[in-house]
Amino acid sequence: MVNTTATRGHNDLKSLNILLGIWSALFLLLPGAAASGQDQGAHSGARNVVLIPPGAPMDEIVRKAAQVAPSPRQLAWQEMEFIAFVHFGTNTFSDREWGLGNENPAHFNPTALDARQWVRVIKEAGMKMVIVTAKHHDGLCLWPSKYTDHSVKSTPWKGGKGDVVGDVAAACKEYGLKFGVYLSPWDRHEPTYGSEQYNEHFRNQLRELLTWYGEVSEVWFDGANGEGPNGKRQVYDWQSYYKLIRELQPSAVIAIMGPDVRWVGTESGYGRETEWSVVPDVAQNLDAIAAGSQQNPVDGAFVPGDMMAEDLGSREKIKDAKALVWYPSEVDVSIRPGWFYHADQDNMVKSPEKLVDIYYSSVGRNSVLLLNLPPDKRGLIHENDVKSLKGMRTILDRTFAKNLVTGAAVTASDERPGHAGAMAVDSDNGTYWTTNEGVVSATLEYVFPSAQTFDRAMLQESIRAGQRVERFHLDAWDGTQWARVAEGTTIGYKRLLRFPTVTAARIRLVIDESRTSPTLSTFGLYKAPPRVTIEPNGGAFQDSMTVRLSSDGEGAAIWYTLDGTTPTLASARYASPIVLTRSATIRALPAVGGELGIEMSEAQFIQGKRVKGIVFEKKYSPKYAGHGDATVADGHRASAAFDDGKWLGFDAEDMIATLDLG
Ligand code: FUL
Repeated sequence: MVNTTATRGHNDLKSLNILLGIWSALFLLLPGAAASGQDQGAHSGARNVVLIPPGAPMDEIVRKAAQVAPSPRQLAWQEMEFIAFVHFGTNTFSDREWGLGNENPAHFNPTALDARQWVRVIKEAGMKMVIVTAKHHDGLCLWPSKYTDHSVKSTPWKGGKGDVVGDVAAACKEYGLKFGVYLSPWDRHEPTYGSEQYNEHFRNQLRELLTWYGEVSEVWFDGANGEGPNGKRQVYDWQSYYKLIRELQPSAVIAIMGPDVRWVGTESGYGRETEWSVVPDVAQNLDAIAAGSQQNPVDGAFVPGDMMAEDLGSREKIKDAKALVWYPSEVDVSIRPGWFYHADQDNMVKSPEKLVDIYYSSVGRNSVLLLNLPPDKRGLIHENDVKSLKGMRTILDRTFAKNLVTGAAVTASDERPGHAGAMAVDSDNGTYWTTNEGVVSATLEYVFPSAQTFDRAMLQESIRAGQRVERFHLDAWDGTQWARVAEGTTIGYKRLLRFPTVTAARIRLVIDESRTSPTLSTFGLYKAPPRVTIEPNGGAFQDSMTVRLSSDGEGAAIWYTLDGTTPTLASARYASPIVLTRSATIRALPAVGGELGIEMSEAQFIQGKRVKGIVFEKKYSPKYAGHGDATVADGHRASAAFDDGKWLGFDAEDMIATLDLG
């Protein structure tokens, strides 16, 4: 057993060498350890891990940080952008989130399991891989493992002859999606758990999964580590698991409790505004992840300390690093409150708009989005989930259908030979704009043949060369001067920005600060389908509240309801401000040329006087406790500063409150 804490200690040069040795073993011995570029320009010297010599000055640390780049497997994974999780197993039938390990396999009996339906739905939603829970904490194996009877073999499904993992792998192959496995190290059933024998057992199971089903592109190791059936905890031999995976599936990334892909730090679906894929090696301390990670079922778990910090890789964070590694973030979130299917959550499926918001806040913040879809007891992805996914896809497809920058004349304040400004707007993601050596801030100006209207921007760095941009902003020429449209810190693989609608014929993208010559492989501007803005966007009031609706759709009419139902062309048409005198859920859609829009706006208003009691499903944080339960319905708004004592805070959780209106 290799003790990861010890080998990752950075006390002296010796431990640094050991560290590099481990990374070498994991990354560097493969051909093209860091994804190789097309030229020796901005990409030269890129590698997956760099050591920082003791006492190195800041400019050297920054230069080295800019050289860290993804391994080929990390790059291929990042380019998938949006992938699916499928949680299915014992819990689906026992209505639990964490099984106990003593479940009777006789209860696992899906009536219409169709892995092809799962994969079809996932593909149509735009996701590129399916990761299936081959074994969750309860230990029931969804494939007929030779090393235990606690598997599909002992279930009535298909007379014990079925193989869920095999069905998913085959469907992925059929539909051209990548395939991945979740194998829970924590096993509440296996009798050897808690002994060295279990490490052998776990490797045996891994070997089956990695050799029976063709290509595996991600292996997902959970941080949860509790007691086994005999009350013992396991000391996991992580290094031996990694070695086996590298040997059998060299292109698979190892995620979460592994060296290739980092857990973003919450299960909310929202990544960081500033998201560095280059982080100090210490952020990968696996034992620290395990200590803080996911100790309660569906706890929206977060890891204390670094993983939860708002920024993991800024200059401030890397200044004392002994080594820097490429360790990109993955955002995992479920389409429902639970990871597994529960019939009583059929009406809690995230709406298309919520999924779109999550997409912008994960894929659009330099992360891969891993969205969980839990099949129901039939063994099918439920109709409500399918509907939400379709709605989400339609909104995204319409938004990104046309890059309005294409056709603009581009002028760059600086460009390296062979990497002109125009290369950031061509449709080839492999080409990119960059500056000459030593130029770390620059401006790209775009002049359109005619004024364009847009409200979304997409930026991509050429991450084969590393992640470099630290601060940027976007301006539009309003006829007399430049006006700020949007700004941001990191870009990374992909950055999406949303801002109020702008119409302009000239814009400029300013890279204010970069670790070395900035690169840009994509720059796009888009117009999302028209929406309605509800102002204020919900809240509580005492006697009455005036609400205004407006739309960014040219010549749009607005249709709305007050009872939370979906507006149609037969609903109320907005003509003047709405004066609410009782609680309402406003839903509104714009209609342009008589055709209703696709992206719903919704806001909830509560008349505080009517609220007789409030129950929160999860208690708010004691740090942001406002003035107790009544805070949300007393008719008083807090200021923009969330520490003004008037806010309720929910530590990266969704707030679910039940209001008793008598
Ligand atoms: C957590 C697990 O405990 C949950 O059940 C779920 O599998 C989630 C993705 O990871 O740690």
